[in-house]
Amino acid sequence: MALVPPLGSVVVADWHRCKDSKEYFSKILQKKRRKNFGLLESPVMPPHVAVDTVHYKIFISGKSGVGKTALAARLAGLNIPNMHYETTGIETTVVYWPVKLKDSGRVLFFRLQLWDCGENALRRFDHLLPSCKEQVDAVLFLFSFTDRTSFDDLSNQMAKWTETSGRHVVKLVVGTKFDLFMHCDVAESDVRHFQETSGSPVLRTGGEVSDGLGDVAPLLNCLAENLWHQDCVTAGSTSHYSHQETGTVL
Ligand SMILES: Nc1nc2c(ncn2[C@@H]2O[C@H](COP(=O)(O)OP(=O)(O)O)[C@@H](O)[C@H]2O)c(=O)[nH]1
Ligand SMILES: [Mg+2]
Repeated sequence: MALVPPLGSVVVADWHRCKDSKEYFSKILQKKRRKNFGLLESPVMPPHVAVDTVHYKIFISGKSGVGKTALAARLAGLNIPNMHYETTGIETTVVYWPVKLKDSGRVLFFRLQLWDCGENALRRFDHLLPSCKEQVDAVLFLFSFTDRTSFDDLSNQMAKWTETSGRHVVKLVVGTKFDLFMHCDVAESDVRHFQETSGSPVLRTGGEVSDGLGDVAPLLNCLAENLWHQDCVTAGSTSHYSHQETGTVL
């Protein structure tokens, strides 16, 4: 299993706050809000700035009501639904995120296709899970800070995603509803213990979508970092090289 890189060792953390990132982040923003990208759309850079785009498929796992659909919306900068409706099938959302690699200073656009599928639909239709699993690069395992059973079930959930056909899958754990601390059912010490024993980073999310970037940057940077690291390990290279590069965005 590829080791998890120490946080902030591969990509520049908080790059969205740096001046030199403005040119890139402006391509994923529109009137200070996140731009929505359809399946065939991508950020357009001026011709003299060549940026490679790396593509990844991410599956969001977790029981009904844990916050899968809300997380996909949050990461894309969309409004979070107030009401809970069970997602009826597979919904995909495209998120672009510019990243600066620490060692080379190279900038990449990460294109993350998030796959969100309702638990009931997964249970009822056998063909959905295989298509979610096909060519998947990472899984976000969600638990809710307000639901102890979702936390206790994590190891069980993660065991179902052991390596398939030699392909390594990045696994990150995300605790949702961190804002509802009055109803918190999962102690900080339990989270720490889980992190130490599983070796998986645990990220936290919750609350209103504030400025659109600072809110999601830790999660997206952590995801990008782990995906890139995995590619480097797979490519057997010490320099950070990706086999998934898909050409230059002009
Ligand atoms: N306060 C708060 N509510 C959340 C959060 N994430 C999700 N919710 C709410 O929890 C409910 C279920 O979320 P949803 O994303 O639809 O769950 P799903 O079944 O896993 O897709 C919805 O009413 C959301 O508004 C969060 O981080 N904080
Ligand atoms: Mg849903």
